Amino acid sequence: MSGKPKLHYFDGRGRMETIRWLIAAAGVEFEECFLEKKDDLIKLQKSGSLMFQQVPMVEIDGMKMVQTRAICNYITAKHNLYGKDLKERALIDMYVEGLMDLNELLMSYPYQPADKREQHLATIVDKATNRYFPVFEKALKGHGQDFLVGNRFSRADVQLLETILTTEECKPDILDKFPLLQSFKARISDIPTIKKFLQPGSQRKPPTKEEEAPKIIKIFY
Ligand code: IBG
Repeated sequence: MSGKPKLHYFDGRGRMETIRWLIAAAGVEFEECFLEKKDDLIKLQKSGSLMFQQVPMVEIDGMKMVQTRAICNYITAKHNLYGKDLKERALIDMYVEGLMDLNELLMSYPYQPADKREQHLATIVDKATNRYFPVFEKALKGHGQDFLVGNRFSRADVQLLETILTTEECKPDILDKFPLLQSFKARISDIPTIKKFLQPGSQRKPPTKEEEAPKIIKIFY
């Protein structure tokens, strides 16, 4: 066994992408096993490797972990990306849960039917602009530090950058009214592990194209 975490999912973002970001930010190499068709999922289900018959599944440290949040929490704790004490962890969790709520909207965007896409995009832009991004702009302004929590790099920084970049793919000028998020984006993108993940050829996945959605949906439904 290589000792590298092995990620089981389809070859696209979906629920695995944040896991990829966190492992990469921690500077850990990982392998991927892609589900190409429904049969691949069925095989994995029949093997007894999936606690709830679902992916993402990550083989790590002798475990077959499922449930996105549990996997993210484990990687975060293992690689000291969870702040210095329980209160910092609580704040990181609050930030991250908010980001995951916005991310749910972003994740489901490519799978929207044609007649719902415009409205869905408007909801993303509204929620990012008026609910989520102001919280992070205010936090950075309030403490004047480089990182969101406790003046040190944490999963909140990783997940905020991931969400900013994904939102910009939908609306390139989304940060226009958020100067501190603009400098945050540049700063965190320059952290060596992240810089590497952002380079072409990395295991970061491209945005899911509308026309790819039916093939992906077929694997799971
Ligand atoms: N709570 C679980 C988690 O967070 O890990 C949910 C996992 C989940 O919904 N997995 C789906 C699955 O395995 C694939 S991701 N379904 C098979 C089954 O039998 O339930 C679904 C997804 C897609 C695109 I496709 C965007 C987001 C999610």
